[in-house]
Amino acid sequence: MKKIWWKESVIYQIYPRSFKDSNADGIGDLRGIIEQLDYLKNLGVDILWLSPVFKSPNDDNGYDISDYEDIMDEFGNMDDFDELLEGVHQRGMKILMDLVVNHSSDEHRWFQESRKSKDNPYRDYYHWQAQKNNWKSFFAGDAWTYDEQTEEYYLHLFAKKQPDLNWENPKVREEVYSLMRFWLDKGVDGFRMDVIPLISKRDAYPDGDISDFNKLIEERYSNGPRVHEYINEMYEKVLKHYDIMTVGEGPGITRELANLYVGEDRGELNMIFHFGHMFMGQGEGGRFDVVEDDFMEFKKVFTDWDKVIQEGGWINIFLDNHDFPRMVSRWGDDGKYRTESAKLLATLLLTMRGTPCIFQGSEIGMTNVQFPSIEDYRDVEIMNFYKEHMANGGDESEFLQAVYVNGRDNVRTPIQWSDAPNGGFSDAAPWIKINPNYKDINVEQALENPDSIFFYYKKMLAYRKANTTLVYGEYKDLAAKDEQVFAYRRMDEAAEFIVLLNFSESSIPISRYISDARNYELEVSNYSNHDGILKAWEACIYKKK
Ligand code: TEU
Ligand code: CA
Repeated sequence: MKKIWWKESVIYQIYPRSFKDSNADGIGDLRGIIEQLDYLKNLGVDILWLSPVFKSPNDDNGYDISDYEDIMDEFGNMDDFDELLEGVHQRGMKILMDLVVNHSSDEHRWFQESRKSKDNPYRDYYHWQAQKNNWKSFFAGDAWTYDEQTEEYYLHLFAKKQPDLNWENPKVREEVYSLMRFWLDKGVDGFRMDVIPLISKRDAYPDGDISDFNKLIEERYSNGPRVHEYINEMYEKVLKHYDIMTVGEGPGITRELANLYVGEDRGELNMIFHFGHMFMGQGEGGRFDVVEDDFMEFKKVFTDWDKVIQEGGWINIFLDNHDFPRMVSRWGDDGKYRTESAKLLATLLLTMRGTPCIFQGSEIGMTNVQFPSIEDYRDVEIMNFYKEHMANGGDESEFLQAVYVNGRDNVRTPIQWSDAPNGGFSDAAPWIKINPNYKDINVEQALENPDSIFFYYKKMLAYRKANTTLVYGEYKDLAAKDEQVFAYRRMDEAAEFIVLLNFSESSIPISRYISDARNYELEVSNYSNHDGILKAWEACIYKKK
């Protein structure tokens, strides 16, 4: 297996809007990130993935881009970006930009031109049809919107203000390659590619089974006929000419198809964020059709997807991001055992095979939020589905319950830096309310407590770096049928580790997983006292002597 820096690194995702506000307008910005670079260096992460910072009307908080080669007004300007990039590199870290080229904003000049007339030179930059099919948007409603001016429908798999770019058009592809070079020539270290498997649309836009949204993604939106041709062309024309890394966001990519995107000799992408575990919580009705997560399925996803690496590819390891609920609330216990379970999940993230990604705030165990009113929410996805739910005679409190479990704003509340007003995030009212628990959960308090979740992450990040067996070593589930403990082995010629993660409050004998304990040394745990019993939410790493 090829050993390389982007396999040995750990990514930290920054959602700039909620990270730190430096100019008291209630919105996070680039200077706010610059202020915290030493904090991130101290934590020990290697690569900063910035959610989109390009010009945008922020209908989908930057995932609707109106100018790919300029900085969003709310976040600052290009000088700020250049200073941020230099500061990151000076500290030996790298920056990943968020490339959103499946769609642009409808305020992009390309779309403004495209909608003017059927014979406009930009008409074929987007998907226009005289009739719409039955496709549904990820954000509720139809995936087609009628445009009066030219009496045709345009495609938007996401919000109306996010028209899909037409990758069939070689001019569109060349525009994308050109904007990628613009950033790579500035010295950025790679791209996370938003919904990249969606860029190739199936000929004649065939109707799909709209009763099951996950199926609709796989069968109609993702893995289209020319997707590999396009990504390979991008590789040949841009990617292979730089020492960078690429991460595909892969909704709809199945385990079987994964190595078509990330196989070492494919000339496409380095790795993907897969959704095997992430979509587990949503039923056929999509995001707000809440389904209980299943622990056995959760473990099986990790075991299945490790095969992608066995077959020569590479994947990310993540438990949340800006689109999913907070990891400690979803997979752990954000009440009585918040600290123990946050540390247990950090142990999973940082002992699995793949490139881990930590979402901002996880390092202090930030939790989901429950705002009392729908007016407190900001996410276009929440608001669109809320309107649809109410228009269908739905009950508001029932919808709010689904938002509390699966809503994206759970993870987008401002980072809690201190117990000062607004959690030290801003001197103004933030664009979205701070989580009321900021007085008990904040960075300042974490840095004063050597036993905090922050220092556990710091320790685990250093431990992973010191033990590359945890990066490259083979993975094997040791107790696939166990309904409370996730027990697995990591091993290569250098070392052997056994990781035990007790996802329950039960006390469980370690001898159930390690019969010859005298041959193993307990090297890491989220508890300070040990008696051969796994306590509630206890995580242990044993290393063979
Ligand atoms: O998300 C697309 C995606 O498929 C999942 O993250 C999820 O299905 C989505 O949040 C809708 O439920 C990417 C970005 O991560 C997300 O923030 C954007 O809203 C979306 O694409 C459109 O750019
Ligand atoms: Ca600001």
